[in-house]
Amino acid sequence: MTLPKETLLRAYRQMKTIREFEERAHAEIMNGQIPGFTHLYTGQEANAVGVCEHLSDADTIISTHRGHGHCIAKGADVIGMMKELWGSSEGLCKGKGGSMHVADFEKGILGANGIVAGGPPISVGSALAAKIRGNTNVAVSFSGDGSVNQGTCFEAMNLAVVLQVPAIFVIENNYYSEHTNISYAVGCDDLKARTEAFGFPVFVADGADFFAVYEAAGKAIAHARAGKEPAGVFAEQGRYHGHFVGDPQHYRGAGELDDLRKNHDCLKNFRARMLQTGELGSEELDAVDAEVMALIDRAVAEAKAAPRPTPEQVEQDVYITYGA
Ligand SMILES: Cc1ncc(C[n+]2csc(CCOP(=O)(O)OP(=O)(O)O)c2C)c(N)n1
Ligand SMILES: [Mg+2]
Repeated sequence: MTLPKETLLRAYRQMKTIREFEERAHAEIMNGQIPGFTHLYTGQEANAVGVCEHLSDADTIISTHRGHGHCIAKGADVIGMMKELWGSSEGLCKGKGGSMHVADFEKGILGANGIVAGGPPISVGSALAAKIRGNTNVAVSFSGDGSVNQGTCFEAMNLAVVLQVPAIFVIENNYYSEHTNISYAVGCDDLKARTEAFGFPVFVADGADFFAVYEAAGKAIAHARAGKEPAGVFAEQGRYHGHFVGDPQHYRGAGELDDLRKNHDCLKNFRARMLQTGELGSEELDAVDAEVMALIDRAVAEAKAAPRPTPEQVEQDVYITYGA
């Protein structure tokens, strides 16, 4: 697969931005700078970017508790997100969402969702809206391997087929649901077949390979857009950090984390491929790295200096007031 240079540069920049956003957020949380509870996406960047590269602002995504990467890939403002993590009134959601509830409707980000498998039903609603309005928009839900045994996920998949709506179920298999391995928690060896049994095609990809995810997601999204019907993507890639920041990860196998960082890294893979094909040079990739580091430094500096909500602001925008 060959992609335009502009797409390659943007995809690399987005993956690198997610990586550095997460690694920096991790350091700042450990320093006690960021309030609340955080789940990091580090390692899974190619999933979010490989999918969102096919989407416009008019398409929607629903994210998860591990949602920073999805939001950045869909175009959320990085500085506004960092401020949101800090709980600032200048944050993307005025500091009321925090890490687990980032949303930006202008960008088609309908929100992260702390409820496991809370996203798939919402994406079916969004896909139904596209169908009723007669446009070509699609609705993507990201959810984890822990979501695929949830009733809401099954109901959403079935309803998407019954209603014939362009909902795309992106299942990110990072092999763990909290601290439980998929081999224990999922009573079926062939998740692809089990999901396809609902009546839509599922495309599987190695989540450490941007191009594999891009290709699988491209097929699923084209199928959904053209036929106004559902599709699925399974992307397989472990997470580099614990379930949450501070998780001691006693459940990991010996050498597992080292192996992930060493041998399953979408950024390393992307760079190696670019240098091998000559599509991008190391100076061009280094320049993107420097640009991203500067952006993240700026985001952290601005987030630290940004105001906290006043007592009056805390009560604003919590409930919608209808009528006069
Ligand atoms: C309905 C529901 N049940 C349980 C939880 C607690 N919980 C939060 S994250 C999580 C694991 C989710 O695993 P997975 O879907 O694989 O996503 P990952 O954390 O691996 O990204 C659980 C059980 C929850 N948030 N919602
Ligand atoms: Mg998981």
